[in-house]
Amino acid sequence: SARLQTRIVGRELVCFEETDSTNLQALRLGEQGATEGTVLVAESQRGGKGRLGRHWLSPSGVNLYTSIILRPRIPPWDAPQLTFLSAVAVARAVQQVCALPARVKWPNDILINGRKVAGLLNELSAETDAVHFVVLGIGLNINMRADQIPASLRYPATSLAIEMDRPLSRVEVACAVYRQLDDLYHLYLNEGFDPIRLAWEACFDLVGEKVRVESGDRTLSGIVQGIDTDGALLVAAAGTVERVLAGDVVPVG
Ligand code: BT5
Repeated sequence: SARLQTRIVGRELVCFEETDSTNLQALRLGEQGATEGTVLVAESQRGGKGRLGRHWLSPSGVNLYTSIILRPRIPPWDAPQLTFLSAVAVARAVQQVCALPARVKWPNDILINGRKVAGLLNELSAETDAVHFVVLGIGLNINMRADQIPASLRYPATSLAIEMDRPLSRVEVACAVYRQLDDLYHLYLNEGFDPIRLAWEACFDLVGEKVRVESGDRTLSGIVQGIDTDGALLVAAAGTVERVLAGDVVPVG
């Protein structure tokens, strides 16, 4: 962390040539008492995890697969706030290093020109009213080539190298992500979720826009207001503000 010039993120660094999943390893280390700010990073993952049991493509030596252990003193219901914190960190790092227009997609993707460049998976160890630790999982496609991306993905995907038309230094990109995380985490500890929420909404294209939300058997149309303190998407529809906890958000018109 001295060379990184961070205060918390990167206090300890654990590197793997290959592992099952950096999130799984972080959960294990967290239970064993690993210090706040411990960063795990792998060249490749055999079982990279997405949400809801989905798989994260993790080819060797091209991308960033990393997990960060944080120990904020927050109740478990505030933990989703940290997903928005990592989204802003990744978006800012990409803007900073590549000057690319990185945008966020609710709840947890980072897009460039409408294609997914990063996914976030936060996991939690907590009791009813206190968080023990949070694992921030980040998968960021850096030098993955187009022929390494299968056509079968849920959404179109890209990498920084594809967008820039040249390979990038993975160390430089990773350090930018850790520095942004460190800055935003301090802001969060000092000032709470509000500045994080505002920063996230500034990277979100749909505030004030008309959308359709499809969640399971329910479809809702309305105007996006922003996000709530628990990460719910706020959508104004038929005179009330609906809180959406999960679903696909599609712009209308
Ligand atoms: C996510 O899930 O986007 C969260 C991904 C988190 C990965 C990191 S890597 C480090 C850490 N350790 C882990 O084990 N995980 C975290 P979700 O929203 O469910 O998106 C998963 C879907 O995205 C898959 O079903 C694919 O369709 C697609 N996908 C898989 N790999 C991808 C990739 N490398 N780039 C873009 N899209 C991908």
